Amino acid sequence: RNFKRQIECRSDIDRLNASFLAIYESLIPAEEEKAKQKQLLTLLEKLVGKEWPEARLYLYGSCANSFGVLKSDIDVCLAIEVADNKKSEVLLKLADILQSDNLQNVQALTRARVPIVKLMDPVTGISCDICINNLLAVVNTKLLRDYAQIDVRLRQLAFIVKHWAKSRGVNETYQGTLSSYAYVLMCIHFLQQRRPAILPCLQGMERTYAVTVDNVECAYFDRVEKLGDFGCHNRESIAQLVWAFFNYWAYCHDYANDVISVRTGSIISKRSKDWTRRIGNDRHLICIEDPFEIRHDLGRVVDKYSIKVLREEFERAAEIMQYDPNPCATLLEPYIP
Ligand code: 3AT
Ligand code: MG
Repeated sequence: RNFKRQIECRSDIDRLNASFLAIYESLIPAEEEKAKQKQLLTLLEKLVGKEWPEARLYLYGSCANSFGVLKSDIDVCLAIEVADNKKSEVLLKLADILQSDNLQNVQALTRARVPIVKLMDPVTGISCDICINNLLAVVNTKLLRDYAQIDVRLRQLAFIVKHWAKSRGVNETYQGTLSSYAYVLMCIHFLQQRRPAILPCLQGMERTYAVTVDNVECAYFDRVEKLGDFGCHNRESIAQLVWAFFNYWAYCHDYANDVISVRTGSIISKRSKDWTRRIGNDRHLICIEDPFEIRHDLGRVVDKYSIKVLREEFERAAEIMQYDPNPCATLLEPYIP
């Protein structure tokens, strides 16, 4: 399979690149939206500070990892010293405080897998989820943001892949498909593996940033501005990378044996992680190692039905990139059941 053979002439590739770039640009959140998010965070800091002066709020997820598209909600982590069995009390108290300040749709979901308070701010129109002490998410948010600064093609590819996943209905962890976080890790891994590499492996370099969170040591090279133009020896364009990304997941990934690992910048074996059989609900049908919680497979939500859905979508995308005369539009066509 060769992308260049299918796309006959230079002007076709240029046109396809321009289409992908236009989609990417159209998804970038406006500065105004960022300002509103800040405004809401400031309000929350004020309210939380009155009750718990020692507590801190951190943004995490797509509002802070640079992979947020426009109209995203914000994810906030409340860092507070509290015993695990008292978290529900804090969430309920927090919900009370927020409600009395006219925030809307305030709900404490204390029994969820990750307990949160949800709310909507009528002034900015932004919705927000607040969790407690999920500091690993704050650290993995920083890792993603740091990777995004190295080469703009990561952000371009991840925006297209996330947009594709949402359109095709394969970004629903409760239905056994993958989280946005998992898709971004797939993009980072993919760009680490290109030859020449477009991204380095930050966790394999000198440790300029190190924190220990929940007994997990998180350390990597975070002075990314020092890397200069790391990916410049690779001149692949976004259209080529989108084609190669789907081609990889459709036809080249060894689902039976391989784990993708951003931490090592390589593929590692399922055997080395003891991920070869089903344990409880973890089936390991597609394996994506979390960069910090390395026992955690982000593909664990995938079951024997949804793996089929996912792989068929990868194949559909790869076929479209190979043969469709107008791949951009067809690729992102919404899935209608
Ligand atoms: P959306 O734009 O909201 O789709 P997102 O980047 O906010 O994308 P998620 O909503 O999937 O991504 O997750 C929010 C953050 O929570 C992202 C990451 O910092 C953290 N996170 C999500 N899933 C996991 C996980 N399984 N393990 C560790 N951290 C996770
Ligand atoms: Mg989110």
